[in-house]
Amino acid sequence: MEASRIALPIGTALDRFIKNNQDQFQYASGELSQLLRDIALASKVVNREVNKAGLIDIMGPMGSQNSGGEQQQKLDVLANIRFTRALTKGGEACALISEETESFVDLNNDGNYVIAIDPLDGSSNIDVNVSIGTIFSIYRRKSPVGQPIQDQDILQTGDEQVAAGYILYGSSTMLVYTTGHGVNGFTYESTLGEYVLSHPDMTIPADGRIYSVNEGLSNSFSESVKTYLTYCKDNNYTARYIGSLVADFHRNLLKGGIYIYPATAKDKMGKLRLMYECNALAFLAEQAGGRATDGKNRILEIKPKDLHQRTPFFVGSTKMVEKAESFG
Ligand code: AHM
Ligand code: MG
Repeated sequence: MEASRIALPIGTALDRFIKNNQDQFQYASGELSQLLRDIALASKVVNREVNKAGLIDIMGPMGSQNSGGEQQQKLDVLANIRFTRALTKGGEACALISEETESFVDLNNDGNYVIAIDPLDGSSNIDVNVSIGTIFSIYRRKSPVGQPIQDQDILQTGDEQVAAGYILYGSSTMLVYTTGHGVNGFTYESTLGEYVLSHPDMTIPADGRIYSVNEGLSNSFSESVKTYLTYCKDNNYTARYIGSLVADFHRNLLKGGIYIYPATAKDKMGKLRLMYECNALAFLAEQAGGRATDGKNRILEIKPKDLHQRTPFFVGSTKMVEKAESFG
């Protein structure tokens, strides 16, 4: 954050923090505040539903498939409804790209922003009380306001994000976001119903000793990834893999580490989606001083050709990601 800015103390409510930092945003200041508020509000509803998951009939498969042909869980679908509704009502968003819908959803043609979202990531952990997350990216539309949305509005590169963040539904619920001026984390205080600043100016350690990868798939990794994993073991690194991207990323952000989802025999381009999983986390990682690539290229420079495009993903402490790339 800029040196001249008065640092707000820990415990500051999200709304107040957003208002205090509005001038860092190069477009109409109230718009971004409104968008972040809409996302925060929807996340509180999702948080309530995630917390009640064992008590009411919202667990288990929906019986339908998402854009990638994967089984949708009831909570995936519910979360998608909550975020879509909040962003529709807020009025600032013109289109929504979601893991749960095949093509983008038209919202308000007068809105200036395109939102890419994975409403509830970590599907395999939804029903088993393990941390899950929401990931979002915010882009400024390119075509004139009032016109129908065009491809140039939707298929923007990660470098064009104006804000991005995630919500982690974990042992506590956190919202972490950036507008390109550092990364700040807020913890949900349920008795107040507010996100409050708990992790100001987050930075990721330049190096670390934690590696996070689904090693069960390692037979089909490239030789370079296999060699890096051998290097991790030879150096007594610690393996930590939750299988929820937000939770794995968040831990590595705090402690230092690397998360890898490489190409596999099943998923030749990796499993994760560029537009609503990797771009937001790559933006946050870089803003926190870390690195995010597909093993060679910066994630934020990859030009998307498709809403649901996948990419291999290497993200975390700069030195660890560079080391992993060096075997390639
Ligand atoms: P999802 O969008 O279906 O939830 O899949 C994304 C998740 C990530 O959260 C996680 O890091 C990864 O898939 C785990 O995949 P795997 O079970 O193959 O290790
Ligand atoms: Mg996902």
